[in-house]
Amino acid sequence: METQKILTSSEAEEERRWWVTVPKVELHAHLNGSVRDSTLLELARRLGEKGRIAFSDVEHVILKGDRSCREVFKLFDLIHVLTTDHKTVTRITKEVIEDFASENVVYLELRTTPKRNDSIGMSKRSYMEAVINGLSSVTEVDIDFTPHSTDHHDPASSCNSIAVNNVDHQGSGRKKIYVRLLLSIDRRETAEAAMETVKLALEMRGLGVVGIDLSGNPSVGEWSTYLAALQFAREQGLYVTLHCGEVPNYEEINAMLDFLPQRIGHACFLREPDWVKLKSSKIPVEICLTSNIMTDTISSLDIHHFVDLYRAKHPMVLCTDDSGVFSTSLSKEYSLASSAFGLGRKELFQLARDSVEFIFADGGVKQELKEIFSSAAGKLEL
Ligand code: 6MZ
Repeated sequence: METQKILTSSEAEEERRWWVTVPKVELHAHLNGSVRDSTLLELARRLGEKGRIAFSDVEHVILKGDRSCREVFKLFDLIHVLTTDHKTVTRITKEVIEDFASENVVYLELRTTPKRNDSIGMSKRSYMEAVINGLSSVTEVDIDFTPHSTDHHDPASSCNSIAVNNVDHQGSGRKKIYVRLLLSIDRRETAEAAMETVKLALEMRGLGVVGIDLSGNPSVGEWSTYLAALQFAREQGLYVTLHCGEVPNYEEINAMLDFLPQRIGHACFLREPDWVKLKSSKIPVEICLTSNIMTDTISSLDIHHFVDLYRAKHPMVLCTDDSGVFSTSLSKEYSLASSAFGLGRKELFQLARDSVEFIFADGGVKQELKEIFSSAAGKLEL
């Protein structure tokens, strides 16, 4: 690892473009955080015309660059006002997948919080059906979201295998993306609502749902509220990932690491004993550089824990978190890591390639992804 490289803006742009050509794996992306600004503005304008919101009040909120952690969660509330009807949920799902695929993300785990909204006849199930409709309506690229028989841990349990859209045009020149879904529990929810989400995830296993995420404003609620639901998810063979250490809540961090989730997101506020525990556990960490800086969870990339974890060869994967909210992309995150940490293309390509080991899908998908990376390594002469 060398020291930080200062790039001119044209060098940074060239680096980003190079990263667009590289296959990548995205494991930490929130659906409603990944919506295009242009779509949000269009939706806001429409609601403004109907008199439901004042467009001029929300336009600058959508376009604002830097946001504190508190502002980010206020923005999510606004985004949810704009996006949460069935048709729009379907639309944003389709667009988000096509956006990731367009920059050569070959495997995407998309997470979203199933929402209930009685006033528009939306249940958590119908919300998720709208998401699945979004997967089915992807047209610009080939999509595989049909789970394979071992996408979960318990091969004996029944998997309702409905082949909704399992296309493979290898050799046709079309891009192909694997998509799997994680259902998020929001820290504002009750224990019962969390259990409902886990049961829904189990019922939707045949439609690409592979796991559960715990997210939401880290300053709200107690993670122990969700322990029963998370334990049940794990017993039933769903994968579990937790947002861990976004705020300095040491008791919670310690308990989350003891739970041994299959992955954690962020891991910003760990203390020395927590790092020791994390490293010995080998739990892979989903790293979101731009998000951490923009929300000021980490004050500067010079002191980002990426460096220490990379040196320790701890399993890690670079992710976007909320590409819309933070105006980023996975290619930007790789080029940022390259300049901030002085890593070469070869080292970071290897990091992207190693991410395949941490996906929540079966060996068949892993094998296909490994082949994609091998072929890219040859073409890119890495
Ligand atoms: C914690 C986050 C998050 O689920 O409506 N979310 N939770 N930390 C973060 N880092 C900044 N970014 C997003 O997507 C939006 C929701 O994802 C969670 C929040 O609960 C947010 O409301 P969905 O698709």
